[in-house]
Order: sequence, then C-alpha cells, then structure tokens
Amino acid sequence: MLETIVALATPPLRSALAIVRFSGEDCFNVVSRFFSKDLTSYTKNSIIHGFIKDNDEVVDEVVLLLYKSPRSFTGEDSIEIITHGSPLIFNKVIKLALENGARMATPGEYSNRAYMNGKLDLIQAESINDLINAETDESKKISMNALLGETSKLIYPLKQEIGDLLSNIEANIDYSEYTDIIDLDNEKIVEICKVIVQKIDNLIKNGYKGKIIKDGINVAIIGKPNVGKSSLLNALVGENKAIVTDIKGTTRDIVEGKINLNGIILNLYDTAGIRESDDYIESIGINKSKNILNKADLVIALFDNENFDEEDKEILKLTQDKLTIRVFNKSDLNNYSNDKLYISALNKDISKLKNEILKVLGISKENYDNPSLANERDIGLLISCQNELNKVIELSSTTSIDLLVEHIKSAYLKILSITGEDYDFDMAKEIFSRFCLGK
Ligand SMILES: Nc1nc2c(ncn2[C@@H]2O[C@H](COP(=O)(O)OP(=O)(O)O)[C@@H](O)[C@H]2O)c(=O)[nH]1
Ligand SMILES: [Mg+2]
Repeated sequence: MLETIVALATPPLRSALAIVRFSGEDCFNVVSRFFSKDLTSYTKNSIIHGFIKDNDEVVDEVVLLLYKSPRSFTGEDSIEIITHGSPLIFNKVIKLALENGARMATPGEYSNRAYMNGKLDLIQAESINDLINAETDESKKISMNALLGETSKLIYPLKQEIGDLLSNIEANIDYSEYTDIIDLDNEKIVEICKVIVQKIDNLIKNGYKGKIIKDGINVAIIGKPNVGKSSLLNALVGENKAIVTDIKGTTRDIVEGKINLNGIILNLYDTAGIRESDDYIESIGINKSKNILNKADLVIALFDNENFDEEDKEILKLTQDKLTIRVFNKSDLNNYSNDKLYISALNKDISKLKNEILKVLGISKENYDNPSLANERDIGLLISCQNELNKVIELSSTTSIDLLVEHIKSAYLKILSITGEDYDFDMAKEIFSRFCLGK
C-alpha cells in the first residue's frame, strides 16, 4: 500500500485560506484521527464541514473536500482541507497529519502518482509544472494544450504507423503461415519509414517553435566597443538598465533584461564589447561575453557602419555557427543602404529589429494556437526515434530484415517513452492486438 502523503498546496504565507492536500489509500483513516467526523464511511466525492482537533483543542474550523478513488487527481483516495490561512494553523494540520501516519510528499509526487495510476500520461504530467511557471498567455496556452491531452494526440499517428509496421514485420517472421499478413520486403519498409521520418520532422520543427513560445529564448547582443549594445538593450527594455557612455569598455559585466515580444520572452544579455584588451577587468568581461554567446539561442551582432574593420570581422567569425541577426546601429549618423537592417538605438528606432527577430524565429499563428511537443525531453525522444528509422533506411540494402526490426522496435519504444507507455511494452501483446492470430 502506498503511504499517505501530505503537503501544503498553497504558498506558505499568511492569507485568507490555505489548502492542505492528502493522497493515499489510507488517507481517510489518517485524517479521521484528527477531524471531528469519521470519514471512512464516505463512498462518494463530498464536501464536508467540520473541525480539526488536537485532542480536545479545536485547531480550526474547516471545509474538507473528499475524493473517493478513482475520481481524484491522483486516482487514489484524496483529501483537500481548506483551512484559514495562518501559518500556525496549516503547519499544525501538517504536524497532526505526520503524527497520525502521513509523510511529507516529495516534489512532484502527486503528479507522479497520477501518472502511475493512469490518470495522466507523461506529457500531461510535465505540463503541470510548465503551466504553473508560464509567464505569458501564449506560454500558458501551450501547456494547457498539453495538460488537456491535445499534445499527446500528436504522437498517436506515429504510434499507430510504427506499431503497424513493426507488427507486420514480426508477424511475417514469426507467423509466416498466416495468410492475412501483408508481405513486406526491405524496399516497402524503407518507403514507409521515409514517410514517418518526414512526419517526425514536422513535429520536431513545431516542437522547437512551441518551446520558444513556452520557455522564451536567450538573446545575446554582441559587437565591438561603442557600437551601441547597451543603448540597444535599454531601448529594447524601455528603461536605462545599462550604463551608456562614449568611453570604450564601459560595460564590463553582463547586463540582463527581459521583454515580452508578441508573447515570446526574450532574455536579453548586453555584453562587454569584444576586443583585444590589456585591462584585466575588461578582459574578464570579454570572456563572459564569449560564454554568453555560446548559451545564446539568438545573437544580435551589432555594427556601427558597413565598413567592417578587424574587430568587426572577429565578431562575424564568433557568430558563424549561431542564429544571428546582423544589425547596423546609428542610422541617424549613417547614409545607409536599404538592403541592410538599420536601427537607431539612441532614438529608440528599433521596430525593424523587433520584426526581424520574429521573422527569423519563423513563428506563425499556428504555432501559438496548435499543440506542439515543446519539451526538451519530448523533442529529444523524437530525434532519437528519427535516428533509428534513418538507420533502417540507410542499412536496408545491406541488412537482413530481422536486424532492421531491432531499429524499428527501438524507434517504437522512443515514441512510447514520450507518453510514458514504454514500461509495460510487450511485443507479443502488440502483435496480437493488431491481428487475430491464433484465434
Ligand atoms: N548617434 C547615435 N549614437 C548612438 C546610438 N546608439 C548609441 N550611441 C552612442 O554611442 C556611444 C556608445 O554607446 P553604448 O550603448 O555605450 O555602446 P556599447 O559600448 O556598444 O555598449 C554612446 O555615446 C551612445 O550614446 C545611435 O543610434 N545613434
Ligand atoms: Mg556597453
């Protein structure tokens, strides 16, 4: 029997009300030991008024929400006690719970139990944290789609198609005497794999875009000294965060700012101008700039005119492998060409840059509205699945079918892991669920 767990579900602060939450087969018993009514006879979800009691002392007058398994979040018997929001009260309730057979829940344990009891798949379970941490409406929507199970539906077709392929091949090998099985040769297998690889490709692309909407991106502003990086950060965040002077080497430490651009959180990093420097402190700053550059999802490489000198060329070299927007600042001073992206950080004339950021991220209305597999873990598993199928395609002409099947099986398991169904995978069950073999 799983232990009864207890935790405070609301912030540990003084407030009007607080919620202490319990889950576990024995939880009606546990709570009855310090509640004014016996809860063990309840067989339906109920709202109950009563008193928390420490022997004869009344600790609080409360409302208790009682959930009878399986009709609860975790799928187990569960209780939520709504107490008055005094730390003295809710801490006392937790203490009584611990003294009467409950233990503190570990982080995520309620969701974990919900997953173990089949109430949520892994995509849904992961979305709860994202939902709580969402900073924009757009991000919240991505997580809500996941919680409602819409995101999980994205992988159903893959599961079906790879599962069918796998079962067909296995059935060909193991049950070749049955006539209702379609004959599959390597060529046909490759054809099917190619179609699936393409579908996974789309899911990965949309997943990355969803991830940008959900988590935001890190944007580094780099350039040689005095091109206007700090002025640009200030213009973007709309306040004077970074010190601006015409003295080279003014910015030494990283200055951070955060903005919401069309629902996408940009974590902006203004960096020390990159140049050869003898100044000890400045050179530490320059190294920090290079580290930030490595971590950035997007780089704004800033220049103050189109005649690149050696220092500018160094910047170009550093950004070679990065998603980079080249921006020319000080449009108010330059005769500029229309085919380049010019801004004036000083005059806060930066709308063209904002549009360009949205353009290079390639995010459209669909990405905001539709579900996407927007978690690192999910995208990673999609990539591994795709790698397995690509191996099938690559090896098909030189490898026998029973070796190819191993890669297809791995691909299938990766897909199952996304929703967390891989733990009870059984090949024979898979085959029998698709065919009427041995009837
Ligand atoms: N005329 C003009 N001057 C600018 C512009 N942006 C920045 N500056 C000036 O350039 C100098 C260096 O700016 P700063 O933002 O400190 O550059 P950083 O070293 O790259 O961070 C300051 O004197 C700014 O006022 C601009 O768009 N136009
Ligand atoms: Mg600066």
